[in-house]
Parts: sequence; C-alpha cells; structure tokens
Amino acid sequence: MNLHPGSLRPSVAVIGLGYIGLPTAAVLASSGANVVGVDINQRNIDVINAGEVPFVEPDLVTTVAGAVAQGRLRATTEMPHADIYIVAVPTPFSDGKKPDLSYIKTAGEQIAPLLAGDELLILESTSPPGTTEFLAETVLAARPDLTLEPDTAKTIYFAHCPERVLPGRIMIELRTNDRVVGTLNGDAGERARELYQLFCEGEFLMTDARTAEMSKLTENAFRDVNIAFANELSMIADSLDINVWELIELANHHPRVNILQPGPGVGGHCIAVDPWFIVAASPERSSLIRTARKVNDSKPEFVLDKLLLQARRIDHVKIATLGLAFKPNVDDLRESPAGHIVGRLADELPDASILAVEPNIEELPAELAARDNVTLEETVAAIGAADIVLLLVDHNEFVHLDPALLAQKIVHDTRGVWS
Ligand code: SAJ
Repeated sequence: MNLHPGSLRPSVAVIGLGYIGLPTAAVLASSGANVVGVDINQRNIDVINAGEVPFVEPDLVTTVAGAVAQGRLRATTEMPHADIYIVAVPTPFSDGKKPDLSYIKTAGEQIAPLLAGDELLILESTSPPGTTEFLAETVLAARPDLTLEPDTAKTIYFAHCPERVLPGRIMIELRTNDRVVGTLNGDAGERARELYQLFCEGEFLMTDARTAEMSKLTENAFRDVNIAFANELSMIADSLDINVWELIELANHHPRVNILQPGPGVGGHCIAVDPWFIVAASPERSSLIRTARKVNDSKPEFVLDKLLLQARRIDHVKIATLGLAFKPNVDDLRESPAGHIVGRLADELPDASILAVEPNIEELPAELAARDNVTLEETVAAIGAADIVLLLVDHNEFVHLDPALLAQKIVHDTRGVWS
C-alpha cells in the first residue's frame, strides 16, 4: 500500500515543533519525506530555517541542519496542505488537573479547510482516551463533506501514535523504540506504520486509537508510581536515620526488586502530568495513581523544610543550588522541582544569597531573574562562596566534581550523587 497514491516521497506536515515535533520532523525529512514544520513561535521558525535548534537535545542539530540544507525540511507559521499531518502540540492540564485539548482543537480547525480527501492525520500528542475521536469530530464538524467511512474519495484517516522517547536520548529512541499505533478508522494504522517505517526500526504494535492513548498514559503512570515509592521511602528513611541510597542498593540485590531513585520531586511535561489524565478519566478507580502523584508533588516541600531548618541558623546565608533542569543533562526547566525549590528558597529567605548553578542555560528564567536574592553562577565559584550546597540535579558536571570543594560545606544531596 502506498502512503499516498503515486507518492514515493510523502509530503508531511508536523504541527508543533517542540521537543517531539522537531526531532520527528527532522528524522522524517532525513529519511526521504518532504516535511513542513508548523509552529506559532516565529523566533523558533527562524532558528530552524537557519539549520539550528531552539533547545538542547543531543544530535538534533546535525539532523535539522542536514534536512534544511537538503531542502527537505522547512518551518512556517502557515498550515500547508500535506498528504499526512502529524499533530504534536502540547496537551497541558488546567488548574483542576483536567486535560486541556485546546491546542489539538485549534490544529484540527486549521487543517480542516485544506483537506481534499484521502489524507492521514496522526495524533502524536499524549492524550486522554477519546482524543483521536475528538480530533476527528473537530475536523468533520468543520468539513461535513468529508467522512470516516473507509475507502471513499472523501475519506480522512485518523490514527494515534504516541511518542515514547526519552529527552536526552530522543534521536536514538526515535529510531529504536517500539511504536504503538492505534487506528480510528479504515487502514489509518497501516498507513501510519508505513510512514514511521521510514525511520523506525522498532516493532510496530497495532491496536485501536483508544487503547493506544491509554497505553502511553499507563507507561508514564507506571513510572510515576515507582518513583513515588522511592520518594516515600526516602522520607521514611530520613525519619529513621537510615541512608536511603544504601538501603535501595541493598534491596535491589533481590532478583525481583528494582527500586528507582528518589530525588527532589518529579518534573518534566510528561510524568508529572499524564497520570492526572487517567485520574480525570476514571476518578473513582485511580486512588493509587492519584496518591503517587501527591507523594511526588510533596517531595519538593520536604526538601525545602529540611534545608530551611539549617539555613535559618546562619545570618545572610549563602546557598549554592546545583541544577535547575527537571532531570540530568538537559536544559528543559518545565515543571522542574529544582526550579520550584529555588524559587521557594528565595521567598522564604529574603536575606540569603541564592547562587543558582545550571550549566545548560545562559540566563535565569524570568520568575527567578525577577528575585533580587537569586543569581546565576558558575559551579566552582558558587560552591566556593556558599555555606550550604544543595544538589538538585545530577548533571555530569556535578557528579564529577572534585570532592575537596565540598569539604567545609553543609551538603544537602537530593540525588544521592555524593551520599
Ligand atoms: N526521576 C526520579 N527518579 C528516577 C527516575 C526519574 O526522580 O528514578 C525523575 C526525573 O528526575 C524527572 C522525572 O522523574 O524529574 C521524569 O524523568 P524521566 O527520565 O523518568 O522521564 P521523562 O519525563 O524525561 O520521559 C518520560 C519517559 N517515560 C517513561 O520512561 C515511561 C519517556 O519514555 C516518555 O516518552 C516521556 O516521559 C514522554 O514524553 O511522555
């Protein structure tokens, strides 16, 4: 089956050029597709069209630069016509922890007027069960002349193919991870598989759209629950004066035990968000998933309380906080517990100097830059000047630090790097 009749090089539009959309667009383009990337951020469009990238991700810039130079990838704010649309826009949640599908709705409304029939729409955004159907309803509401009925001249095909790549390893995992492909109508899943086979060497796991949506949420909820176990253990161990890192290492020698690592909390735009979509979809049946979220969300305050106890004993205390990103070796500050803790420290200790270190950024995010008592510093200088060192992210720079630097310092190690 052809991706599109007569088309050896399918035209693909990728909507949303973020952490998932841009790598997907670039890897598709370098595998032979003609790709147009669509985004609302003109600055990012300009950066991409210059063959550069707006965020740090290993090996992404080489693939983008190559695809742009070959004329296979261009970025624009205008929705084009394409044989295949990949929707990779954000699905945030609202204050009430309910999913916000407005970006998906807008994408559907912008695509609808351009459709002729026989196009494939793939939803990649992490979505609550029923969202692929919602996208189809949005398109058909704007274009009642089109249909989901397979094999007509006016059929539009819909599939869900959730991304599962790990930030920091995106360019590897895009090619090697297995892919779940969920069909909403006709042979949409088969068409999607044919497209992803251009670059993905993993196994293709075919199912319906609703199960595919839930499978993505399940994977992240599984990880969240397991991290919550580690975080809860760390708070119990602290109250019992036990070193949690040693404790976990010992327990993990059991052949069927594999406890994850505690930290200052869970961040990022996936694991801290997606489990709430399951809770919203089935509130009465998701007590474990809800509790795990609450345990992980409570961890930054636990770290903060312990630190404040010591910090308040020192006049004009200087605190070096190591790391602002949500996980090691990335520049992504979204939903970062480290960023949250540094902001709260600044509020709680107006007379303190907070020496924030984050080797992957060049300037502080606006909410921290606005505070008089927070400055962005270089690692060795910040530690040298500090009374207290708070390690929040296990970036390589901190893991390989000379231990002599910490000799006279009060050290809080939330990641077990030096413990
Ligand atoms: N974390 C811990 N302890 C651990 C592991 C992680 O505290 O033992 C923390 C991290 O520091 C970070 C957060 O959890 O704050 C999430 O980090 P992560 O590395 O576990 O995951 P993400 O958010 O970068 O990516 C996840 C991945 N999902 C799973 O591993 C099941 C990835 O495969 C998904 O594609 C991604 O979410 C996504 O986009 O949904």
